[in-house]
Amino acid sequence: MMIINLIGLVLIALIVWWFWLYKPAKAVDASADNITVVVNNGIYQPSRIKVFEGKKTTLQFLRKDGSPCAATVLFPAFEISEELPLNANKTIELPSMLTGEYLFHCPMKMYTGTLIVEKE
Ligand SMILES: [Cu+2]
Repeated sequence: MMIINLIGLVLIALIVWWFWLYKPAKAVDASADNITVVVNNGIYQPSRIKVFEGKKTTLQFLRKDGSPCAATVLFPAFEISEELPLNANKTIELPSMLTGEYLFHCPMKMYTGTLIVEKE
């Protein structure tokens, strides 16, 4: 009985942590330096990228995951769909954007990332 109660408490703690305490990783500022997004192990690294409104942005992608789905990255808001070669840098030019958050992801959305566009 004690053990079941303990498991219940741990579950509640996990739920509280996940929904209220967990904060996504800090956004990386793309304007500060030329960043490379590494595609590997199911995540884009970094997955939150900050850019300034009204500026064209260039991102480098480096895919290390051999699965075919990881080979395509989509920026649906800008109708961009690009193939990422394995183990080679791919440059993707983004148009100037309005303030907001825009998702980018692989075709099945296993890999997901966010562009955070802010005023300068
Ligand atoms: Cu995928």
